[in-house]
Amino acid sequence: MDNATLELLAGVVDDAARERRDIVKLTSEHPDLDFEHAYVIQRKSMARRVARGERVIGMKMGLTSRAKMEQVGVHEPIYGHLTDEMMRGDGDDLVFDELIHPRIEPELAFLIGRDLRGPVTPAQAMACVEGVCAALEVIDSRFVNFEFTLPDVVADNASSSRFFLGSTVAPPEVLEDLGNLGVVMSINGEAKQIGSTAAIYEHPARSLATLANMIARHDELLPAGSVVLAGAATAAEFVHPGDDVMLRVDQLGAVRVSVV
Ligand code: OOG
Ligand code: MG
Repeated sequence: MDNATLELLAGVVDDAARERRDIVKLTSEHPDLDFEHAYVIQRKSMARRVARGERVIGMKMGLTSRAKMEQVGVHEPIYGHLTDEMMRGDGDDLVFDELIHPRIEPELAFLIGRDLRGPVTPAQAMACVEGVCAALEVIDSRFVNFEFTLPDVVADNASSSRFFLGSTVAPPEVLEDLGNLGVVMSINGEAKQIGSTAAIYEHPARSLATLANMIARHDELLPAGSVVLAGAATAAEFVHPGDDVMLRVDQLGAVRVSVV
């Protein structure tokens, strides 16, 4: 696939996101689009955002839990980039009309305190983490009905659209067992998804180390000050205007989102 085509496809996913339009998956017309091309498209689409004034402030892992893999039919972990425009705080609004068909999912966020450069083990990766908090991620695939293959979702920046960070930030060493914290995500007071951080790639630290190792191949690192989402612990839920979503994570308190 030549550079002009990769550039064009970066424009296609970026325009769809900006114009809140769903589009058919890229591999329908470009069956030769592979995993490596897809990350090139993702980086090119991020460059377009940066050129418009957005700032990359972190990264996310996706498809690190069995529940998520089954839900979308893609069985391999992927990563995406997070920008300042995507970030919100506890209790903030999610403006439904800004998005196509948003889904929400329970996450854990790592706040990176020291430059994290792979190759690393999970323990080495955790040594670079200064804080952990609960997070709700809103994903909004640009593809019709969330129907995509692995290269499509990678090119589409892993469906990233918004994320909400909890206000309780704990240094990882004070947590009793980061690898098995209970997770309950409720919508309008009803528990919709119940799980454990154990579902995140068996341990969220493994997800973080895997991310550092994947990007090390591109000679990239997670700089101090960046945010990392470890991947959803459960399947995602569609949201609708008027919904109040709350995530509670053991030892990390709650994070809330109002859909308006
Ligand atoms: C892809 C994004 C997956 C996660 O946490 O597993 C993801 C999607 O489900 O559209 O963010
Ligand atoms: Mg996610």
